[in-house]
Amino acid sequence: MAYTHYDPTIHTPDSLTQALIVNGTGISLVPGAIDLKYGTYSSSDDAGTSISFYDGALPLNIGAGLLLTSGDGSPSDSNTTSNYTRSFDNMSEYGNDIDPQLQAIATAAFSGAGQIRDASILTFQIQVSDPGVKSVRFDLVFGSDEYPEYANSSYVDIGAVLVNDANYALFNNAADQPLSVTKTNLTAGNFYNNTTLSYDYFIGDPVTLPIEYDGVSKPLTVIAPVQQGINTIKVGVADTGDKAYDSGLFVSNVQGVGYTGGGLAQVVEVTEGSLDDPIEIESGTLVYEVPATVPFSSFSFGADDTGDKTIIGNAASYIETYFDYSVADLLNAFYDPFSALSQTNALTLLTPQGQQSLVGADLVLFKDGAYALDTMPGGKTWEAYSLIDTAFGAGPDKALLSEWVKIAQDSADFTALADAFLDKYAPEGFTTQDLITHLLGVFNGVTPSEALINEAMSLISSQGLDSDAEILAFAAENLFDSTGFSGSIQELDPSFFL
Ligand SMILES: [Ca+2]
Ligand SMILES: [Ca+2]
Ligand SMILES: [Ca+2]
Ligand SMILES: [Ca+2]
Repeated sequence: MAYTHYDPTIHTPDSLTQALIVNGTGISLVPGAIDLKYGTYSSSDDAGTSISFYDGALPLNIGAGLLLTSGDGSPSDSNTTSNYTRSFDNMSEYGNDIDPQLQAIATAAFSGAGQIRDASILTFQIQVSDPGVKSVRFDLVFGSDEYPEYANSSYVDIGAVLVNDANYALFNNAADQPLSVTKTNLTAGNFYNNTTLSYDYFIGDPVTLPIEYDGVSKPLTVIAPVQQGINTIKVGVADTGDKAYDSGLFVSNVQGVGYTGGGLAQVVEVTEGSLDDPIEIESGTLVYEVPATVPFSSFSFGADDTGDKTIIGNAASYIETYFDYSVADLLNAFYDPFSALSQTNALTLLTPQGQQSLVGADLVLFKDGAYALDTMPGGKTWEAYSLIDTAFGAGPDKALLSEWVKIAQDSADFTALADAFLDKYAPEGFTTQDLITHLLGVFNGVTPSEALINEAMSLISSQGLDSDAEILAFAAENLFDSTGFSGSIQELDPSFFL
């Protein structure tokens, strides 16, 4: 059973919010700070509540969390009818026909939208106490049986996600595209057609989703800014005009994140992309997520591309992005260096075409500029810089660093890079003892004593280092003082990369 109805004789309101939150992401629930509206319904053959715990078991492109509906919190796992309806009992008892914010959002979606009815609304508070948290992120799927027959009628229905009183559940971040069955949303392609009814069978999608709703949104992600301290989150869904043809809103995976984003976006998982074959960015509001199994992804932003994009990498991926314009074309840029929370850096570029947020990017290229962000230990730029500093006693200039970052990109790991470095710089007949003598001399500023060299040789032996490249990499990892370098942006020469 994918759904468990919320039952106040069994569950507490806090258990609802606990089902939404991902722990350990820098946000915490404020206990008891919850306002809940939901409905009950009963008929001869069916009874239940309008909100349920969802276990994530169905292939609906969303994980475990809650389903809030304007009817049955446990809808069928197939599309049984074009007009699935449950009407709340005792509507006045719950005040579910009055919510000025949800009503205003519905009216903004379509001026002819009727009064909201059968509303399920969960309002709660989170405490943000980690300065690394910039936004709260959630996953959503919205569906409705008003699709498609009551588009642009008083029955458009409405779903919303408000963070500190602003609705972020706007397709393409357009004020006229909230979660609602409007013609604007249908024309924009914001819904999957989940019906096999005869009138649109031939143009409908060949595969239906295991859910009652005739129209279902693509998987969506909200990235909404938060402030330090208390923040109020409100998620809700309602019928409009009447209580029939229900709608539902799945909410999952609420977490703090260390970057800013562009409201409601569609998530695209990136499975390929290399220097030779970069991923062309599509227009619209999109989140590109790079799984940890992808070692290298290269993205290309075109100057005629529009919309807000967020690219989210991870520690295992090397992320390179190319912007097809000059640095001077940027309106602004913001950088948050590596944070303990996000385990990565975040660069936000405001361009005339939209906001691009790069999370965990390693190298950002423009026509006339190149910026390395991978300056934490383990980054290619950290590796290149640390080798040069350790071997020569001083950091590289832009050209030398660019040359070695490029070689690092093409090297399997740090040892392979150190090997290439020795190939280039070690003179003929250079021995392991010569290498150690050189490194100690650079580090201490004086020629090392024989005793010190012997001590270093036995340390290396105890570390199990059995090649000069491993010794050089070990020395760089342990001797390079990266204070002021780690977390910095290093300007490189783009001609090495383009
Ligand atoms: Ca249906
Ligand atoms: Ca329908
Ligand atoms: Ca409805
Ligand atoms: Ca209803």
